[in-house]
Amino acid sequence: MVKYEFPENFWWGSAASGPQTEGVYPGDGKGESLWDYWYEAEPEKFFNQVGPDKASRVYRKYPEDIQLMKATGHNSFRTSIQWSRLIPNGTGAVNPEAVTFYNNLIDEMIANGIEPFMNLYHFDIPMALQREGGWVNRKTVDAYVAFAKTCFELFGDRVKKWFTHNEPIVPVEAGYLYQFHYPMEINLRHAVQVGFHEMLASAKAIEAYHEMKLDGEIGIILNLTPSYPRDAANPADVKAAAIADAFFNRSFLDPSVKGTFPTELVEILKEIDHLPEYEADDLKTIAENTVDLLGINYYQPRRIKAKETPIDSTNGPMPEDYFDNYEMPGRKMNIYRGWEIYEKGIYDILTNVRENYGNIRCFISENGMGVEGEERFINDAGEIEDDYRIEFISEHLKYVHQAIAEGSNVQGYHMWTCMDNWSWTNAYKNRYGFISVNLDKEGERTIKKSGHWFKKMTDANGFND
Ligand code: BGP
Repeated sequence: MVKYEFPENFWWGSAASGPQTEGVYPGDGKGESLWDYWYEAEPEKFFNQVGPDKASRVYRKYPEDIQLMKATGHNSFRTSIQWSRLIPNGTGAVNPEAVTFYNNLIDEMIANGIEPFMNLYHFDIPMALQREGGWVNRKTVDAYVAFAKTCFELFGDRVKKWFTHNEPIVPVEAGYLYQFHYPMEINLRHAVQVGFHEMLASAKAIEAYHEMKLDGEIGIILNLTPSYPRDAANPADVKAAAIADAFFNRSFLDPSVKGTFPTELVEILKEIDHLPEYEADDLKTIAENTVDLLGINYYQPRRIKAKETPIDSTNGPMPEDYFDNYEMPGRKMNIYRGWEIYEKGIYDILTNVRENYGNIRCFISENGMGVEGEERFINDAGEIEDDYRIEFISEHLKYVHQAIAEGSNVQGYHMWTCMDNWSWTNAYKNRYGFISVNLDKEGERTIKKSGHWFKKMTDANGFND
């Protein structure tokens, strides 16, 4: 038997986001976000036509939900402040009902021994700003910084862990390259500009936070997808994997932690005349305002091979001009979601952060297993027997444990997610929670087997195997 024990005061918990959990729109002064707009315009784009208004009702049920967090062994929980709830038009007046809600949520968490980790942006731009070009428009950077400062002023006395963005690559790739989020463009120029503006906004928010000298720290949450070459002995595969890594990981990891952009990426963008527009001081701002800590979301790796077949160039250059995705035979799959499961990836990321990013303080901010049709695992007592999730978490935790033993500066592990929640166009298709949500019964909650397991495991600060 091997014992996996974690460091003292390890952050155990889960992550979610405002737009995916709160619900209540229209109502209580919330303004329209991109998601509210898009769902109304094109409901057929959403799984079973279920929209953000059907998010898991945390806005109403948070006292009950916080008790459930306790019951499932949380000492910390991350969510996000919805920009369009706090500042309905993106700029200008603050919505007093939102201030009350977030105050209550934060206070209730603290009163129950759950540390609030607050993220400022989870794909949810206010529609008023999107109508003016969203993150392509530099005005959004200023609006975001004003929103961030408002959050620090209102809640920074109690919230000690802040994050500027969750997965900033997602608005870039989903909105401007691969068409799975509004505005569904295929436009590398816009994609690059959006990514640059997100990084600039992050640095400016970090600068503002540090200037306020509050008692706390600020980071960013990145989804890192280790990029493995088909054949590590083939230089063309290795080069292709390095380019994919620069596009999808280092484009945000380097500026966030080191304050610089990867040279390989800058060279490519220069060559194809796709560098973003920026002002004289921007690079200095990014260089001088790096993160205090790093949140790492890990779901699956990327398998890459050298470019074999050219892609359609109708819409201009694409990252895939430089590599091909590789369907590695025999890889282990989550058959209920279609994503690869590769537990060692989490260890490789942590090792990379330790060796190449100054061993910055970090934590696993999302990791989890989505399952479509999870009702089929309900037992007679009405509980979902998700042994596959318990295995998924513990197999990943073993690698986290190993990285810590080798010196990685890992402070915690947050699962995605607490309550099953609304996941953008996938709505409730893939369930990830420790706790199920019954949409037919006003969002009734039931702890799954994994939630009970997590409680036992976190009480013991580890597990045996
Ligand atoms: C992560 C996002 C989450 C969540 C999750 C599940 O990348 O940060 O917001 O949606 O993915 O995704 P899906 O429901 O598509 O399986």
